[in-house]
Amino acid sequence: MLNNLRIDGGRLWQSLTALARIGATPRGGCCRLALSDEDKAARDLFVSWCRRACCDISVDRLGNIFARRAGRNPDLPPVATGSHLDTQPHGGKFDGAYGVLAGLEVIRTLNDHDIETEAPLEVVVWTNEEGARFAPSMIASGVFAGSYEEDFALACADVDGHTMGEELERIGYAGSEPCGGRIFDAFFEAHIEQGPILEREQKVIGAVTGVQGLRWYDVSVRGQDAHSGSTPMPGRRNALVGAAEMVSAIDALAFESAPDAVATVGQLDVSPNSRNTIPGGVFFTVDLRHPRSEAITEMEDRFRVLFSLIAERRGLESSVEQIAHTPPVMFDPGCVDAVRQASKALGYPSRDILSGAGHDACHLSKVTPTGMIFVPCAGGLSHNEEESAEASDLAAGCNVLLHAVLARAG
Ligand code: HGY
Ligand code: MN
Ligand code: MN
Repeated sequence: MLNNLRIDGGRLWQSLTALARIGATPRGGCCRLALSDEDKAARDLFVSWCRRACCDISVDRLGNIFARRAGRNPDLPPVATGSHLDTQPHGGKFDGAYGVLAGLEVIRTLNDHDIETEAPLEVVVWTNEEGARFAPSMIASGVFAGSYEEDFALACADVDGHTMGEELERIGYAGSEPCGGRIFDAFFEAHIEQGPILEREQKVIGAVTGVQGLRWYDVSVRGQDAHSGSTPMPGRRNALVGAAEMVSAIDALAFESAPDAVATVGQLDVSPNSRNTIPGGVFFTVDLRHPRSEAITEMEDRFRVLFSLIAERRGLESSVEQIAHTPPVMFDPGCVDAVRQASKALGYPSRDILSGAGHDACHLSKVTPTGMIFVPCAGGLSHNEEESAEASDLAAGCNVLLHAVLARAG
């Protein structure tokens, strides 16, 4: 009987569409920066849906939300699933939201059929996965897994100096429960692939074997503010020209280590940012990733040397500070196989796949057996307002989640 159990794909799509209205952007995307009013509204909507699905809600000090569906044996550790509700500034409708609502759809389906599991289930919303407003990314799942201290995370501030702690209070999600220490039987995260492989190979499910390593750096370049009209070209200490050379240098470095290396300068601030003052200061970020840690270390060593040579040649000072380091992760073989088996039993073409993007599951894998389920997204595009996915693929991934969770929860 259970083998024929399927989720309600229409209801899942409806919920995704309703959630996407929160923080909707004119070009069809979503902007729900962590702990913003839009994030609060999305959290409130999710909590109201979970309450209607007879879940108990608890919130920890980092604002992580745990929606718990009782099992026959309350003493068993819950089988958990979930993802994040915060988005990039030009985010899409599915990154994060899909994993949260797929978890809720599993609960709604079990409720529809009066199915009681042996172990409880929990659907989790992890705070600030994206790291767009507060860096580093995946910080609340990181605290939960012991990768970061609670106080460090609560003190992280956005560009306006608002800290995560203040914003959690402001939106009413500063829970009383300590962050971490909850024991899960396993954690599964459903997510769009955010890459082109599944679509290109016409696979519906990716059994995610692991996630590549990630390091984030803050770079400051200091020269000298000066008059754009009266300062001769020779001898200028133009921080922006130096930074521009560094940005091209790190891009070239990633191409040299292709195809596995990726490097991105996503944020660059110029000071004083006035058209007739030679910029004396630049701040920019570096996002460096590769499946092998030693390859990232090698690229880091090389770009640090390159940056100091560029700075020296231009009479500038530069500093590089590593602010995040998520080593490559291999997921629990049992969880990965549960995803493979469920896909096979459901008849979905699937393949093993390594994740290029980071996920809360990376930190969770340190404290509990963890697996991920990928579904295709159009053109592999994500962190873009045009992010899109097929309702049938989203439903397929949710069916795999349902059966992988049931296999563990008994
Ligand atoms: O950066 C990442 O990989 C994730 O989307 N936050
Ligand atoms: Mn995500
Ligand atoms: Mn993302």
